[in-house]
Amino acid sequence: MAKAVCVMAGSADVTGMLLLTQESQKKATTVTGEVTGLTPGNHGFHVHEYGDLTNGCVTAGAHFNPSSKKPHHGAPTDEIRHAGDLGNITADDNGVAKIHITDSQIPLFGPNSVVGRCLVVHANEDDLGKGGDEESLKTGNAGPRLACGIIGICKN
Ligand SMILES: [Cu+2]
Ligand SMILES: [Zn+2]
Repeated sequence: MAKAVCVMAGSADVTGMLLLTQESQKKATTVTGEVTGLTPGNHGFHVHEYGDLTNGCVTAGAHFNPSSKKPHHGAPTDEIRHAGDLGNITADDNGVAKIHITDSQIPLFGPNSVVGRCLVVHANEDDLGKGGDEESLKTGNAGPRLACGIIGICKN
């Protein structure tokens, strides 16, 4: 069992606390927790490639995309997607998004581990690569980065 945490913060009043668990190398990773301070509705939610917050969430780089096939942006359920594409989280009328995601492309073990990388929540809805423009296939047009945090391994 591997366990990691991600404490998200940013320039706005958006904060988050996520727990990532993976039972064994062959199992999917589960992300649970909540993000608060959002506008109600959908917000893009991704693993970005770097755990570098030197200039805030901007220096976290692009969507985590370790595949040599260089796939474009997509939905978590798509075969062609970045590994970091976790889709949208949905905030309620109080701005709280409760998160429960299970995904097989964000392991906590091995060469494609997301430990040390960042979770990022965006201002806008992720169009999941279906927006019909070039940016949609890169970022899902999810807009500015509201908050981010480095995924750090925990004591089991
Ligand atoms: Cu993102
Ligand atoms: Zn992507």
